[in-house]
Amino acid sequence: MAAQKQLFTVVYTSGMKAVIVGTAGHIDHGKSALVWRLTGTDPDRLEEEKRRGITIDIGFANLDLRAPSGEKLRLGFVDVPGHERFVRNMLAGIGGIDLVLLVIAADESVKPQTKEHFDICRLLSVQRGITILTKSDLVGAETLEVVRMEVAEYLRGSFLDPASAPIMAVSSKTGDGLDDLKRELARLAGEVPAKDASAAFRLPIDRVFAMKGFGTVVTGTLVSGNVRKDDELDVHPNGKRLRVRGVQVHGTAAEQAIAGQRTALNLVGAETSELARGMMLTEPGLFRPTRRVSVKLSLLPSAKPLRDGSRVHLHVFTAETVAEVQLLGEKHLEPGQFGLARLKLDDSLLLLPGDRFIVRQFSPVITIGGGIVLDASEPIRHRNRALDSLPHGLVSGHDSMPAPIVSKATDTPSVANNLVPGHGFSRAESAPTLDQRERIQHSPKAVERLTFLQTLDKSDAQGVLLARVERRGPVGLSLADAARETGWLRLRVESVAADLLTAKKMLRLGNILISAATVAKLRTAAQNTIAAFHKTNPLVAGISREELREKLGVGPEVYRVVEDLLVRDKQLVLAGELVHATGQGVVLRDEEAASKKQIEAAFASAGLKVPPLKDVLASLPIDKVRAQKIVTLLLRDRVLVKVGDELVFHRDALDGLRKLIVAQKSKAPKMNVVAFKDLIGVTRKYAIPLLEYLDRERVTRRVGDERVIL
Ligand SMILES: Nc1nc2c(ncn2[C@@H]2O[C@H](COP(=O)(O)OP(=O)(O)OP(=O)(O)O)[C@@H](O)[C@H]2O)c(=O)[nH]1
Ligand SMILES: [Mg+2]
Repeated sequence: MAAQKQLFTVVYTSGMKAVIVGTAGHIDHGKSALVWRLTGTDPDRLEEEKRRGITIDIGFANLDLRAPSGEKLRLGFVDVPGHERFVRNMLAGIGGIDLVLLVIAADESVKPQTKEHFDICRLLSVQRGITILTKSDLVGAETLEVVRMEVAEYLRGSFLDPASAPIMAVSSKTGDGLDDLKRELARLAGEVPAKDASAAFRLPIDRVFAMKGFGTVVTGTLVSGNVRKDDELDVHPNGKRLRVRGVQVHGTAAEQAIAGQRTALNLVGAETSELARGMMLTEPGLFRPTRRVSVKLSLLPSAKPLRDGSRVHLHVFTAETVAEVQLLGEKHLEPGQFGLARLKLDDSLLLLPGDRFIVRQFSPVITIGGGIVLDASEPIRHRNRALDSLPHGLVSGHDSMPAPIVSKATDTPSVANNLVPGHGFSRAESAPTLDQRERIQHSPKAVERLTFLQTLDKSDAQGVLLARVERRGPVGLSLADAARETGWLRLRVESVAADLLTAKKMLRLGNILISAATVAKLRTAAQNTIAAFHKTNPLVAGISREELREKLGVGPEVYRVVEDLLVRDKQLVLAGELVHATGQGVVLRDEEAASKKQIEAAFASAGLKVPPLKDVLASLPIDKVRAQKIVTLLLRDRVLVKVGDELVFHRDALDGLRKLIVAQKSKAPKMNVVAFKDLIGVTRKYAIPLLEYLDRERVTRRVGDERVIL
């Protein structure tokens, strides 16, 4: 145990480049024997494997080499089983590999799992590899040549095309060809681009075990980011928070593990029974697992047409679940084609854009396709009525049909780029056809989703972020959510956002990003809302700002941006808490205008001895409702002032009263109700509310039974 303990306590940082090498190929073709011969480690670690002489689960081994440049390399081998029943184990190992050794026995040539494994490599976009004819000692030179030609024919046009990738004959029994193979491995491993260790940390778990004296240990190929001793982690999908007690890289204790390394972590916070292959360790508090994922899906030429709604087995990294395929726009996906789809998963998985996956037929279980995740953070939709009611042409996706997907070479090659003409892959017409157009026209949501996914598929980082911000509409996308949705580090989100802000394609309000297009739509919606308000409320001077904000369905900050823009462009006028369209006064009809004058005159001439309001209104030539609206108008413009219930005065009368009281101060700084009544010549019924009004206006202050003039 002491030796084991040491494994997790020695602090050592490897200065070597880590490269993951996977094996692939039919059962018994010599994959494990080759790994053993190359590394000195038997990758078959299970007793049952040794007894039956076959690989059941993935096995691991290491080899140190030196690249032609002199760079030190540490190759981590992931040896997979060839048996057709264990393809799911093979899939758990193949996820994070940098290069593949396609192993074909010289005495058997290409067999079913040679093909299935190779299809999987292509669907996962493996970029590099070596084809190895094993058991060369079992065949004569002539047979070897025939098999070499057969294999070459099979590989033509693929990433292992013999024109650019060698086919090497070896014998694990005699050792023939192994030195050449090591040289080629070193050359190829030297070419593997360094991984971006600055992305968010994610480690798919491929093994879980308990180690005496340490507790829980998990292993996996670190697909992105890095992890250190004492880091906190989340494990998905159960969401538990764990802590790293120790790190091992390629079998050696280390200070940290970085992307691309075979990693073992000693974890605190979970029993082995709570963890399993298929779970994903990530940065703490950032990601959420999902059951809805939008993808670009390719179907193998050998598969049957895939119907919309089919159920399939889904494999991503070490995880697997069952998924229902919802084809976006097509009813069928034809063999050898690809299209956009939404997958509804039976279990939550932690997925990010760019993750590669494999799908297998539900039954019988065979590999039928695979693809790339485009989006794994479908927002819960809150419909926005103000925006939804905009005429066609203003809300994206409702009016114009999406543009066709353009396959283009990018630094992360799409599945399409890796699938070559020789293998019969072509693109399904993802831009909706006329026929499709009719079908999906009934579902604006589906069209919107299709447009969004097409944008993600063909855009660079800026285009991706803008589309994601745009998707959130008036709610906007927080910087934290942008990191969560993309899997980018916060720094990258900020830098991509900065470019978009400079280009005025979006706005930043605190930590929220809103697209300029959304703001433009909100402007139009605000104008439409105000225009509609004026139309139905001709006697009201404007809509309250709060009501307008609510109608637009936006928060105060976004509302301010829209309001400021409209005011700046003189399309809107602010009047206290009301806003109205420029040039839009209250339009009164003749008898209303006459009534307004009549009310005003009645109160102006009454001075402080005002008539009851209802009497004045009763004398008008218009109905009660309209009369009341005119009073509201007069009160709002402060022509009339409400002093008490049913007690309304003309502004001029109250101004006169105020002057009178202020002038009184030099004569008598205090007065009681009787003195006030006598001074202004009104009854007690009017005197009390008027005094209270003066108190409110801070002209007087009540002290006992008296008023002090202030
Ligand atoms: N003569 C000869 N026998 C070999 C060679 N390589 C492997 N074998 C034998 O072939 C058998 C299968 O080899 P494995 O390495 O277990 O094959 P595998 O591809 O790992 O098989 P699975 O993992 O079950 O798919 C074993 O008996 C090996 O000893 C070789 O180069 N020459
Ligand atoms: Mg094996």
